[in-house]
Amino acid sequence: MIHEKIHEKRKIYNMAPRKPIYEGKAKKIFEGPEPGTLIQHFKDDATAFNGEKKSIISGKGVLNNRISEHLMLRLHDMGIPTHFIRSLNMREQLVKAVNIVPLEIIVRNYAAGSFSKRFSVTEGKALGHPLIEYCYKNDALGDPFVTEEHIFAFNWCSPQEMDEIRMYAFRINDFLSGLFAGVGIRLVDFKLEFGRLYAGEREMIILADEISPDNCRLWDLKSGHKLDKDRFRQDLGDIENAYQEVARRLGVLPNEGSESSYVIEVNAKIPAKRATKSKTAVKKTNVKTTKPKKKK
Ligand code: ADP
Ligand code: AIR
Ligand code: ASP
Repeated sequence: MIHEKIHEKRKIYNMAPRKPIYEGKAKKIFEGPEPGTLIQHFKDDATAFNGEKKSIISGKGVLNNRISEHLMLRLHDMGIPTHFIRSLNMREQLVKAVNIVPLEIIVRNYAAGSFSKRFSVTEGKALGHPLIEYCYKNDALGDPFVTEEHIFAFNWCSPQEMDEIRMYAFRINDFLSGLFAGVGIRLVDFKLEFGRLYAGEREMIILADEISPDNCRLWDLKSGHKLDKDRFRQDLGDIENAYQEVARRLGVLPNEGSESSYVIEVNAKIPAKRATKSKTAVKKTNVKTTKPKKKK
């Protein structure tokens, strides 16, 4: 239904079809309207345990798009460079194309999930201080936990980039813990992805992907009620309500039925100062950007 409407609008406005670049478990990525940009399309698909468990959570994509936009904007305001450029419609946002560092950066404030299992620690136990862990982003290998030794040995990231990523991850944790506490939510743990943005000769690390209940553990501060993807992983039910509750508390809950009034503006121009010069290379397995060749 929505796809038909989009198709119709495209015909009316004579818009070219967008080039799909990659389809992941939770998002589709399309080429953006300007060089160095991509469109992130948030799907309703939910997977867990490395894709073993699958389902559709109706409206999840819309909520994650809004929640991630909101959090990326707040992080930008406090000096964290992010890939977010602007919202396009209920499910899509325009982002800067980056060369993803193939690591999941996990920050934990309380024991939960795989940490509780690995070390036999009761869920909810406060950790003495925020703890950072890294996983190698590789579905075929089940995203294994790795140490900095692995990261440098495989050259996934330089020591300098790692210092920046760690510093950003802790700052993001401080900020988001406070932001969520302000709306009665405990930030138990979360996963981040970073990427390299090439601007001419300069290369910088920026925050990419998404921050949403799909990749954070969020518990109601008073009751401990889970408001995140664990409701799906652990068959707790009431998943849509949990995601909606997070959006509502953050003040970004979309109006009911507003998805039908999709606005398509992917062909609109991006303000010049926000456009980047990096090139997008199409790859089957991941979204990559090419590193500019060094001038001799
Ligand atoms: P997965 O690939 O793990 O199934 P998703 O369904 O969320 O995950 O797909 C989104 C993909 O896009 C991820 O692989 C993520 O690393 C990648 N990505 C996120 N932000 C950017 C960006 N700004 N530039 C390039 N790739 C990105
Ligand atoms: N995460 C890790 N890989 C994918 C995701 N979404 C997130 C989880 C959780 C944190 O990373 O959503 O918030 C730690 O996950 P785990 O399973 O290692 O305990
Ligand atoms: N996102 C991963 C998957 O889809 C892991 C998880 O969230 O449980 O399998």
